[in-house]
Amino acid sequence: MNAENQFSYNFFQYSIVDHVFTFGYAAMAAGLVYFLVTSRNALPRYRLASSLSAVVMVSAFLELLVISLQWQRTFVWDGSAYVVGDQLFSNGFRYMNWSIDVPALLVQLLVVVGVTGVAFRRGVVIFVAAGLAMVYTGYVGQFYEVDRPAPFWVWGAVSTVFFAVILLVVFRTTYGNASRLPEEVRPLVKAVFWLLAVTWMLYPGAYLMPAIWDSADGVVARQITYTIADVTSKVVYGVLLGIIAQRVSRLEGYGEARAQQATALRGGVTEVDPPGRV
Ligand code: RET
Repeated sequence: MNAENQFSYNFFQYSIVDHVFTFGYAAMAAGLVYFLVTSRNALPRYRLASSLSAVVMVSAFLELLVISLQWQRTFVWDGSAYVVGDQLFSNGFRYMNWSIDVPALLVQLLVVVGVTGVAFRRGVVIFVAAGLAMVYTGYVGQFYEVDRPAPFWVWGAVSTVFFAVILLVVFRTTYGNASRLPEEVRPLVKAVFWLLAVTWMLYPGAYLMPAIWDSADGVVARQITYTIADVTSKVVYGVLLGIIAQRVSRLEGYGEARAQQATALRGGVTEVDPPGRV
C-alpha cells in the first residue's frame, strides 16, 4: 500500500500530478528521438551508449505512461475532490523500471569513459549486482511506507549501503579515468559524477517523503521529485554522455573523416583526390 491512496486531492493537487506525469513521458519520447538521431555523431565504439540511452527512454516512457493512466483511473471526482475509487495507486512500477534503467545508465558510463576488456566486464558485474540489490531491497521497503514499521527503515538502510557502493564505483570510474581522456572533456567527465550523485539522491528523498511530509501536498511533492529525478538522471545524463562521446570522436578526427567521405560520395573534391581531376 502506498501513501498516495490515503488522501483525497483538490483540483490543483490532482491536476499538477497529472500534468507532471505527462511531461515525464513526453520527455522520454523526445529523448528517444534525440538519441537515435545523434548516435552516428560519435565513433562506432560509443554507439552502445546511445543504444542504452534508447533502451532507457523506451522503458521509462512505458512506465510513466502506465503510472499516468493509473493515476487517472484511481482517483475519481466526487463533486468536491478527487477520491480513491475501486482501485489503488502503486509506485511499484517505478522500481521495476529502475531494474532495467539503473544497470543501463551505469554501463553507459563505462562505455563513454572508455573502460574495456576485463575491467569493463568487472564493472558491468558490480554495477548490475549492486544496482539490482539497491532497487529490490528498496522495493520491499516501500510496501511498508504507510505505517512505517521496522522493515521500511531496515530495507531502506540496506538499499542505501548498495547505493553508497555504486556512488563509490562511479566516483572511481569518472575521476579515475578522467586523466586518460582528452583535456577538453575532463571537466565534463567529472560533472557526470556530480550530476549522477545529486539526481540519484532525489530517489531516496522520494522514498522518505511519507515520513517527512505525510499529506496530499507531500504526495504532489513526491511525484514532482520523481519526475525531476527521472528527466535529469536519464535524459540530461544521456545528453551529457553523448556530448562527451562526440567531443572525443571529433578530437580523434571523426567529424573530418565523415565530411570527406560525404564529399567523395557526392563526387566532389576531397583531399585525397589527385590534383586536376575536376
Ligand atoms: C531506494 C530505497 C531507499 C534507499 C535508496 C534508494 C535509491 C534509489 C535510487 C534509484 C535510482 C533510480 C534511477 C532510475 C533511473 O532510471 C531504492 C529509493 C538509496 C538511487 C537512477
